[in-house]
Amino acid sequence: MKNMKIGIVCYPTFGGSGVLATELGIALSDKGYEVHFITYEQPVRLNQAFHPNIYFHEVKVPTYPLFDFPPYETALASAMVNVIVNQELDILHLHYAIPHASAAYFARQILRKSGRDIPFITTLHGTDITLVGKDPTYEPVVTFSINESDAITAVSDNLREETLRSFKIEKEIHVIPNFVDIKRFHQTDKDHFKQMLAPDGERILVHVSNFRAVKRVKDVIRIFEKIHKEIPSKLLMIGDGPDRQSAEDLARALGIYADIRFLGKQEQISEILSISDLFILPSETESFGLSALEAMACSVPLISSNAGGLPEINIEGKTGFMGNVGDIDVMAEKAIYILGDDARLKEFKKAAIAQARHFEKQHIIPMYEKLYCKVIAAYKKGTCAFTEQ
Ligand code: GMT
Repeated sequence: MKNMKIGIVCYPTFGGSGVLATELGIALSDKGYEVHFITYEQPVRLNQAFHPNIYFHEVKVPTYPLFDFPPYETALASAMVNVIVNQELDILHLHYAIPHASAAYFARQILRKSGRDIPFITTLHGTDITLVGKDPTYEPVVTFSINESDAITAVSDNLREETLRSFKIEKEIHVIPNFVDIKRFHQTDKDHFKQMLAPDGERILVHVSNFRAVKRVKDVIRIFEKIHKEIPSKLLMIGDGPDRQSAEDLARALGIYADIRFLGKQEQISEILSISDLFILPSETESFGLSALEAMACSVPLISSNAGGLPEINIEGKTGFMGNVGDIDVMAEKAIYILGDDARLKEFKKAAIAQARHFEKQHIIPMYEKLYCKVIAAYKKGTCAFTEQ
């Protein structure tokens, strides 16, 4: 379907689901589709360039003294109705089930009253299933609205299995992994930055996340302390969130603060990754690990936990190593092994970029296009004649 109009609903923040949804919208618009983002702020990665086929519809949530909790879901459902009708969308793609899938269900009930209707697809990203969605506070609505979706996707085999274990899902779950745009994420020559951050040729380690408990940022600091004892090194901590303060406190208490830079939220991630030697991601759960994939695309090997979908991207002994959640000794020991020898580090870097190429956007975007085509065709009781461009 050539002139497809696609609505994308996501969180606009630095979190992986919002970043992935934005990258998908950009990639689809580059292919000539019209993309409409419906969210409460402009998605972070959208402000890096102008895209003529992308429209942004801001969901406004008016406050009122009665509202301790302004009803975002209601405002979102109304925004969906307006955009679907006025922009004549063909399909709605929801990223992160809560509350997007239930708002879409609500919007559809409203549209059906006036004889209009479009299909919606829900992409499960991780914590909407592994942490938040399972909570009894949300579970009935999550199960219902996922099942009401015309198609469901999950970002890894592990997340698919976890969803089937935790919820009573009545439909097929298609696995469509995260992807990376290697034209934007690749190693570039940023030696002048490296000189500034590691003037004596120290190894540079990096962690990127939203500093939530699930990321175990204090493990990053503890792993670094062990590496730092053996190998001259610096650590770059990118991002911000609830655990940043305690991670900074721990770094001070361990006497390694001077060799760590907490840089906060950054937009030019690929420039930082370009000067990095090793990415550390010791997460408690991680459905895929988009930040790790972007690091690998910049030729950075990975030390990670073996949680969730991480074994689907981190090839043990090739692109990096994995340890059990919390096993900082193993993760530090393996990091020292990789960083301790120039030739070995080079091999790991080569394997990292080779692995990232399997997840390049041109392999993954057609999976979404094909699914849109099939879902729309089924809705209109027609056939899908999707051909890859
Ligand atoms: O963990 C984050 O950074 C945020 C979270 C989100 O939903 O915004 O990311 C999830 O979605 C990403 C994109 O699909 C995945 O790559 C991350 O692994 C996943 N995070 C977790 O499962 C903890």
